[in-house]
Amino acid sequence: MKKRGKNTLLSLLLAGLLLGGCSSQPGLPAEEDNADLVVVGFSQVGAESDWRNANTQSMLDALSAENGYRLILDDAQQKQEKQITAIRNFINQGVDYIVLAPTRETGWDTVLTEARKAGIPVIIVDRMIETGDPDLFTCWVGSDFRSEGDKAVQWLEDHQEGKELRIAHLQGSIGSSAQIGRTSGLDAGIGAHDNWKLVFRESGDFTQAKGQEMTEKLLSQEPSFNVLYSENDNMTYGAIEALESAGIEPGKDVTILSFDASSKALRLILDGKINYDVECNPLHGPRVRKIIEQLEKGETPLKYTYVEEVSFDSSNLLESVIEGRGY
Ligand code: GYE
Repeated sequence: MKKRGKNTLLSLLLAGLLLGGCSSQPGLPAEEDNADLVVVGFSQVGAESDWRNANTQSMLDALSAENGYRLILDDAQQKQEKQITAIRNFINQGVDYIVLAPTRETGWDTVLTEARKAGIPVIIVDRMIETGDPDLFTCWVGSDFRSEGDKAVQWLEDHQEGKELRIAHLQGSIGSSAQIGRTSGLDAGIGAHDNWKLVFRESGDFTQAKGQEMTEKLLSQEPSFNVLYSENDNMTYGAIEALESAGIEPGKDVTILSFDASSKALRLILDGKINYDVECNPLHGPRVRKIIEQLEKGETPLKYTYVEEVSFDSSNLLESVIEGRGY
C-alpha cells in the first residue's frame, strides 16, 4: 500500500477537530493507527430517497475504519454548488481518492480539472457526468438508466395491448442521469405508440413530499390519466397517498410504474398498489472498495461498470426476494 504521508497530519488534525480533542471514541481507531488508513472524500447527492440512504450506508459499511479506510462524507443536499465546494475541500485536505455521486450531469470540468492537477483519482458512482474529457475521472460504476426506462416501456407495451394510454409523468431531479435516462425511455415509448399520450409532466425531485404535491397538482389539472410513470419509489409513495386521498385506487384505477424496487415498494406490488418496479441497485460501497483496492495495487479498473438489474411485477415477485433485499 502506498505511503500516506501527506494525509497523515491533516487526518490527525481533522480527527482532532471532529472529536473535539478527544483521543478515543468507540468505533474509531486510535489516532496513531490513522496513518495507514486510505482517506476517501465522498460527495453524496443528499438524503432525498430510501435509495440514497441505502447507498450512503453501503459506502459507510464498505469504507469503514475496520476495512482500512477513513471516509469523509459530505451531504450536498441535492445542490451541485455544495458538491463543488466539497470536492475543493477534499483537494485541500489532500485525500487519497474522491468519490462523486453527481447531482446532475453537466458542470464538472473545472473542479475535476483541479482534482486532476492535485493528482487525486476521482471515481464517479451511480449517475454519470457529461464531459468532453473522460480522463477527468478514473472510472465510473452505476446503472444504465435508459435501459431502466426501456424496461418500463416494454412492460407497458406487453400489459396494456392496444389500450389508449393517458400517461402522467413524475420526473426525478432535472439534469440527473437517472431522470435523463428514464425520461428518454418514456419519450421513445410515447413516440412509438400513436395510442399513448403524455398528459402531465412535472419534476418531484425524487422526494416523497414533492411526489405527493405534484400528484395533487395532476389531480386538479388533468384527472383523466390511467398510467403514472414515476421515476423513483419515494415519489411513488407520495403519489399513492395523493391518489388514495382522492378516492382513486392505485394499481387498479391507475397503472403505476416505479423505479428503484426498494423493499417497501416491492411490498406495495404484493398489495397491488404498484404494478411494475424497475430495480436500481444502490449497494455501490463494495464496488467502490474493489476499485480502490485495484488502484492501490497499481491495477487499472474497468473504466465503466454497469450494474446488473432486474425488474418486478406480481408475476415474478417472491417474498424471499423482499426478505433478502437489505434496502
Ligand atoms: O433512483 C433515486 C435517487 O441516482 C439512481 O436517485 C439514483 C436515483 C434513485 O434519489 O431514488
